[in-house]
Amino acid sequence: MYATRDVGMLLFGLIWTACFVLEETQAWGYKNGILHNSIWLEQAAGVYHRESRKGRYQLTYLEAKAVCRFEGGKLATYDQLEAARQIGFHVCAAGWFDRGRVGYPIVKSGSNCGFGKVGIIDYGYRLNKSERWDVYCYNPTAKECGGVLTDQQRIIQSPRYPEEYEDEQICYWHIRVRYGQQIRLRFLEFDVEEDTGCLADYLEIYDSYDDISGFAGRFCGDELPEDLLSTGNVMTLKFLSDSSVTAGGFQLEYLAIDFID
Ligand SMILES: *[C@@H]1O[C@H](CO)[C@@H](O)[C@H](O)[C@H]1NC(C)=O
Ligand SMILES: [Ca+2]
Repeated sequence: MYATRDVGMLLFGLIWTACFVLEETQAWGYKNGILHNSIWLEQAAGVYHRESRKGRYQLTYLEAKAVCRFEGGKLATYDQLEAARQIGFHVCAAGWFDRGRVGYPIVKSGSNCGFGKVGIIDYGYRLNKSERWDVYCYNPTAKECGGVLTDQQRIIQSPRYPEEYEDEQICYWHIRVRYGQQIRLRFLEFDVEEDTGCLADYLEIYDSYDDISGFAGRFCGDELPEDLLSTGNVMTLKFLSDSSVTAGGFQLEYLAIDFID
């Protein structure tokens, strides 16, 4: 038989747990009931979505294959895409996958995504391989650079820094500090191949847990970008270099600060 006090403790424990879970999920961004964190999911399942550097739906089947190979991977199979979907991989964009099939993984359908269904929205094997879509690649050992950072303070450097970075590099850094804190980025060194529009090499910063929302800037050249302050406790950095011309690279520091109201 429970004494009243024990029931009270139990209730307290349950409420505490519920609050904790709620706080954590908010930190990780449940949007429309979907855990929306592409980076984690990509790392978990080895499956990721890419579009052409020119934008959405620009890749023929051959080009799609080349994009995956470029990053050391290959086209994802239906089963790999489905395995990723089962742990929450959700992308609302049709892409090529293995053997000329096109589709996309949906965890929860939205008004303009999924036609009210969940699962792999499958456009089938395409007869016309010149059609243009995005692509789903598979590479369980990708991501040599970047990572999930949870320290209160840390230096982030381009790969091989202070040597020049290499061609064909893609890195994601996902910074997550304590709930209720903000992240301040301060650039220490910056030298990335310069071109107008930063289409060749660039560092992109997102005030968000992924590289889909919260775009805060794209940087290249050798001018030191200004400090940046996140609105929440997560931030994403993406560094990409193309297949020619490198530069000195970059070094920056992030610092977690308690939210000032
Ligand atoms: C194949 O698709 C491309 C791109 O959508 C289109 O331009 C072309 O006419 C199509 N070819 C055939 C035979 O339908
Ligand atoms: Ca370059």
